[in-house]
Amino acid sequence: MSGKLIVFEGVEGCGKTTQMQVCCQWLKSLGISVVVTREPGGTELGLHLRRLLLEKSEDKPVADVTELLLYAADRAQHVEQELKPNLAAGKYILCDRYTDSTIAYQGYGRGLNMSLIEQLNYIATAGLTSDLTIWLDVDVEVGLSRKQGDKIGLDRIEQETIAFHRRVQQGYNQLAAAHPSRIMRVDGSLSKETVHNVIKEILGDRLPIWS
Ligand code: T5A
Repeated sequence: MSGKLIVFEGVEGCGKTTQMQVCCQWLKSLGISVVVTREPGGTELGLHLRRLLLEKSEDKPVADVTELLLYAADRAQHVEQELKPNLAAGKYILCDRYTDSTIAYQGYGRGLNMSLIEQLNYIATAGLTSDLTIWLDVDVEVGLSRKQGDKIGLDRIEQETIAFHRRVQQGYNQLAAAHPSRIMRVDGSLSKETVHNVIKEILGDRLPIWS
């Protein structure tokens, strides 16, 4: 595979979507062929799974293990249908969330067994890891207040308790400490323009090595 997989991660409202859009434009301006995708929902099947995962159901809560398996199913389809072919075609993929989200949300957030999650991540990805993960680090309260400001209503996971979101944040801290060369922390509380400039610097260091 000759392309690159660049993943954006972080808590709710950390600014991934915003940064991926400007990063995509910037990479294209350099003549790089870019694909933007996301999990869950990067395939047609995944869009159905995304709806099942994120819609709020008052009377029939989704069991934690069911949630884990649905994210894994979404990922398995995404890797086969989108990631592998685009990497093989030499594309740069900007992906909104990947395996670290499952470790942070289902592992740290839900408290599910970490070794089970790692096995499922491996099965779903066949070992495909990101070349670079940009972790946009913002306080949970800042991210959630941005989402509330969007006025489109919070989804099932965004409506979780502050304690849940703090555990997710803790998960990202631990992941970044464990994988310092793969996961780059960026202060997501800075202005959109400043965050973009920091990401450009990080990618600017990698591009000559990758090309
Ligand atoms: N999930 C996902 C799991 O539990 N396990 C998994 O394995 C996976 C893959 C996905 C949900 O699924 C969970 C995690 C999530 O809960 P989603 O809708 O894709 O759902 O939710 P998010 O990934 O959180 O994406 P969001 O769209 O909610 O947030 P973003 O993309 O991080 O933030 P963005 O760019 O949309 O910005 C939010 C608001 O903040 C403003 C923007 O203008 C926007 O209004 N903003 C800033 N404001 C000030 N300063 C900045 N620097 C700003 N950057 C953005």
